[in-house]
Amino acid sequence: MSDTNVSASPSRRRFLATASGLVAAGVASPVLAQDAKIDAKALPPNVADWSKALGEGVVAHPYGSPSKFEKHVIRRDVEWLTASRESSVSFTPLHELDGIITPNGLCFERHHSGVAEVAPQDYRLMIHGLVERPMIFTFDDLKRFPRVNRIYFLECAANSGMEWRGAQLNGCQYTHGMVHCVEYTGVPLKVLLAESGIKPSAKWVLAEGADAAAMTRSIPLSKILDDCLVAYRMNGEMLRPENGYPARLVVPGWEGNMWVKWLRRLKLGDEPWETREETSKYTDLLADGKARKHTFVMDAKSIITSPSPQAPIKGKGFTVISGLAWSGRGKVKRVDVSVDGGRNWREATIDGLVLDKACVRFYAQTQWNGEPWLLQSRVIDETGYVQPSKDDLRKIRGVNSIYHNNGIQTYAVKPDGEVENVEVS
Ligand SMILES: Nc1nc2c(c(=O)[nH]1)N[C@H]1C(S)=C(S)[C@@H](COP(=O)(O)O)O[C@H]1N2
Ligand SMILES: [Mo]
Repeated sequence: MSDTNVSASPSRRRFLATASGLVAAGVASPVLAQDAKIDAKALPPNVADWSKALGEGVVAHPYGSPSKFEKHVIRRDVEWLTASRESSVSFTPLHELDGIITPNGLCFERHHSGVAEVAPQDYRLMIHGLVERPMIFTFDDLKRFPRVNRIYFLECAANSGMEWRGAQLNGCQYTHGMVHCVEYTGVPLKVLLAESGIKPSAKWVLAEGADAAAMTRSIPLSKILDDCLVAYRMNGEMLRPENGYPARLVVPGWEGNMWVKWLRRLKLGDEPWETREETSKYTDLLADGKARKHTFVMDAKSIITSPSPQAPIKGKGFTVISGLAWSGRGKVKRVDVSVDGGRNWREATIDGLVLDKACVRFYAQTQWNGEPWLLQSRVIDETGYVQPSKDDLRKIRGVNSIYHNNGIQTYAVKPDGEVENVEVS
């Protein structure tokens, strides 16, 4: 992969052809939005209209929103995946984001019975079952407990679930957009359970949501005491209604389905409850007819977000390959990228925070000169686990599963820079 390495020192690199050269040649600079109509009067050496008049004053928008030029950066859904609006999913526009934090308004949502509207003054969290003292907490009670701030990814177990039998959806928003990474503020469950006390026979915790789905999952008590939170803030502000306002369960590294929203009840027991969401759903049917169950951990996974089908390459020359990687087993150790369908790999640079059970952002700086690429990324986590190819995964799991598809994604990059979701074997 020597042709993809940029060897010049940063100070001597020229990443793009100079803008003046391009203008002189009558070509739009690649740094300008190519889809929008360019207003020549606004370009240097002219002084643009926005420099000649006062702008909007403060508090024109008491709660701010993105620039009107960013209207395309939105959650999207897929019509044929949408049974009803209430039992549905929207996808994070991963191809439009950078860094590791997902902005609140762009976090994918998954609801089984729509968004419950819970007033904070009427919110209650009940802790009962095998406890010394059954308790009911108000929302104000929750906010008085010691709290922590933690950044975690949440991935729906069904993320990439449409790709088990082959390439189907085109765009990482749709194939991988059931993931977000957020800073949560909340109370460790071990703090709340110290209030109620735990009977020695307790081994499992049933978590139930206050929405009409009354979503329930059994979670091992050891996990609950290890790192689970009752969170009420995301990225500093209160949870959004669609993400469980006023309080949700945070189950770091484990299936999104277990992160019960609008959390109303935690019951301690001595065995799992075998609810719908852990028997007929969220189990993985294997080729021999048996099903894997209690597949809680989300295995390590990575995805190139740019270039990608919704973010094609716009000019030859210097190109940054960028993506996200995460592991439900701990920290990401390394990410590799390949431009030849996995024959040769090169280590990507991880930039920014590397945290337990959180996304990392990786980059690989390359040159692209119109040659066809088969672009891939693979992650290795701190346990030594290597993200498998889709074929390797299918050898073990068959193709009947919906959940836990963490196989390596391949993109074909065409000579015109367009990118397509494909498979290699
Ligand atoms: N009460 C309740 N909790 C829920 C759900 C739900 O429908 N009801 N959906 C679950 C599923 S399947 C996922 S993937 C995550 C999605 O969280 P998000 O909507 O904040 O992205 O919430 C989980 N918690
Ligand atoms: Mo999910």
